[in-house]
Amino acid sequence: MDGMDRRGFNRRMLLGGAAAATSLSVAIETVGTSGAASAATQARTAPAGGQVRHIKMYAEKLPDGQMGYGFEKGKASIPGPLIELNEGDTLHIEFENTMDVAASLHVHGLDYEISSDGTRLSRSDVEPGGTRTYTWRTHAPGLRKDGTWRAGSAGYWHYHDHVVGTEHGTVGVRKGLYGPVIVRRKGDVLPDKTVTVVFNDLLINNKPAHSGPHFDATVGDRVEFVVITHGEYYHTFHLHGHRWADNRTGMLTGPDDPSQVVDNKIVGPADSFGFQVVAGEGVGAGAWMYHCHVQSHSDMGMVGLFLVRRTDGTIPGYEPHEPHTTEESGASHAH
Ligand SMILES: [Cu+2]
Repeated sequence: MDGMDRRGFNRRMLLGGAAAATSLSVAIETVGTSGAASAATQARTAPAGGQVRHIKMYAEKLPDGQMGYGFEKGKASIPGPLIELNEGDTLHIEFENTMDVAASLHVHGLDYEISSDGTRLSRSDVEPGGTRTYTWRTHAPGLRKDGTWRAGSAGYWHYHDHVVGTEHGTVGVRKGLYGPVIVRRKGDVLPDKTVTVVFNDLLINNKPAHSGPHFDATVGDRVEFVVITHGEYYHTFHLHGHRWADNRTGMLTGPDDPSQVVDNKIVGPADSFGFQVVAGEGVGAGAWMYHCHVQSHSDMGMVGLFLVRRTDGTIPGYEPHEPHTTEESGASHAH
């Protein structure tokens, strides 16, 4: 940049008003000054929607008796794979039930006709071995003809079974038939990676208590968390060393955004929310805990680790109790 570093460049842009002094530029300027993170380039943002996409989804029994959704046969996971859309997109999901009990796909937050409701009541469940196409639509916000404001579809949502065990899919959900959905608005900041945390009764992502899941990142990575709750209890999601804004995106839009900044949020069954953090921003690498903050729940093992590594891969002060594999749900996106 002709002898001028990025920081100086941004500062001059702001002072001279040569370019739009967006809140994002302010954020980058601040980060650069404190040297807390490596947000050296402008964050990538979501495009406008409007695409029509087709994917396949399978419901499968897993070897340990649990159940999962997957994009490919034999690849089911708990949680199910992340489905990402942009406002205006339409998604046709060819759903195949490979199990020996009826199952379905029911989504929160999106637009669907009653034939894609995924309930027995609407006869949109799928018998063993059967196939059905569910169609999910999304829309941008806008003014209704009557002058009132219609919300857009953007948000952190989720899908789940509504049939296995009971009319509400209670057994299906308990056994792992759930997954994350993100609908983005044009201009939303895109993360480097997305991880999903599902509080399901007293387990996280149906893993045995006290065993994670752990999520891996490097200092400076923009990591997005999707947090979903299922089951019988209320929980409080708490992340050590990082904070977020309690609003749609989990990010402040500028210095005057009145959203409360939190590091702990109360959730109950079928709630979902999400946010992004810059890993280790202002605090550095470390094995940062996340857990339910209902004390008896954390004691019973509703705990995992956000493993933030230095650029050389090390984590200061962290000695794993036992060998484990880190995981990240959302490795496979529906793009
Ligand atoms: Cu809890």
